[in-house]
Amino acid sequence: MIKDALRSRFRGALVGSAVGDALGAPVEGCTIEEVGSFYENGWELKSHYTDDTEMMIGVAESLIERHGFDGADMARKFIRNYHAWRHYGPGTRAVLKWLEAGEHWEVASKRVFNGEGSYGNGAAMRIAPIGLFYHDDVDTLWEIAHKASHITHSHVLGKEGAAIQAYSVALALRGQREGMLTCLGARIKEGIYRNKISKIERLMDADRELLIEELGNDEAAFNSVPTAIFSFLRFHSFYESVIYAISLGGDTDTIGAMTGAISGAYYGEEAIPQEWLTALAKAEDEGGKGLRYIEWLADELYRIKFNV
Ligand code: F2R
Ligand code: MG
Ligand code: MG
Repeated sequence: MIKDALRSRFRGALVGSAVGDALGAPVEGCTIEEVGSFYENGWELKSHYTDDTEMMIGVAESLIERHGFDGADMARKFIRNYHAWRHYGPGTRAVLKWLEAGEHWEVASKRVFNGEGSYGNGAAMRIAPIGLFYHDDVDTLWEIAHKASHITHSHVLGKEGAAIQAYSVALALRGQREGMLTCLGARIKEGIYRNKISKIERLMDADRELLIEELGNDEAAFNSVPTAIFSFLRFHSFYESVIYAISLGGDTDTIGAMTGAISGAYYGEEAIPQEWLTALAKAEDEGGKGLRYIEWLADELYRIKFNV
C-alpha cells in the first residue's frame, strides 16, 4: 500500500473514533426512536467528545512517548487526562482513583465488581491506537491489547473485547474487509464473542430490533464490540456505517466510536465528511485536545512505526 494512503488510514482510525463518539454522545442511552427524533433534521455533529476519545488520546500519547506499551505510563496518562464531565463509567472512575492514590496498574482494576473486574466496553472504546501500532503482528497486538485493557478492565470479557476491536482496526487498516470475520474467528477464545461474530454474516438483512436482540447495544464489551464490527461490514462508506451504529440507540457514543475507528482505518480520513471534521474542531476550541491534536497523534504513531 502507498505510504500516504496508510498515513491517511492512521488518521482515519483516530479521528473517525472521535467523530463517532461526538456524534453519539448527545443520544447515549436513548432508544432507536429517540435517536431518530434527535437527528431528524440531519446528522449534524453538535457535541464534544467524551471519555471514549479522552482515553484513546491517553493510549496514543503513551505509545508515542514510550515507543510501545508501558502500563505504568499509560495509567498516568489516563489520570492526567481525566475530566469527570466527559462521563466515565463507574468502574473506570473507581479504578482511576485507586491508581491516582498509588496502587499498581496490574492490581487496581481487580477490585471492582466484587473482585470480578469490569467487562464494560471502556477498554475496547479506547484501543484503536494499539490496533494501528501493532497492525503487522497479531500475536503482539493481542497480548498488548489485553495488557492495556487490564489497567482498568481485568475481566477476561472486557480484555477480549478490546483485543477483538484492536484486531478489527488492524485488519481494516490492512484492507482486509472480506476476510475480517474469518481472521477474527481464528483468534477469539471466548464463547460469547465466537458465537456473536459467527452470526454477523447471517444478520446482514436483519432489522434494527433483531440486530440489537442478537448482538446488543449496551455498555458490556460483548454487547457492543460485535455490533460495531457489524456496522462497519454492513455498509460501504464511513458515513453510513457510523450513522447506522448510532441509530441503534443504547451506548451510541461508544458503538459510534468503535465503528468510526474501524471504518476510518479502512477508508482513510478523506472519507469522513468535512462538516463533521469542522464541527469536531470547533467543539474542542474551548480547551480540549481537538482535531489537530488527534491528527498529530496519528501522524506520530505512523512516524514512529515506520521510522520516517
Ligand atoms: N459513563 C458513560 N455513560 C453514562 C451516562 C452519560 C450520559 N451521556 C448522561 O449524561 O446521561 N459512558 C461511558 O461509560 C462506558 C464505558 O464504561 P466502562 O469504562 O467500561 O465502565 P465500567 O463501569 O467498568 O463498565 C460499564 C458497566 O458495565 C457493567 N459491568 C461491567 N463489568 C461488570 C461486572 N463484572 N459485573 C456486573 N456488571 C458489570 C456495569 O453496569 C458497569 O457500570 C461507555 O459507554 C462510555 O461512553
Ligand atoms: Mg463516552
Ligand atoms: Mg458510551
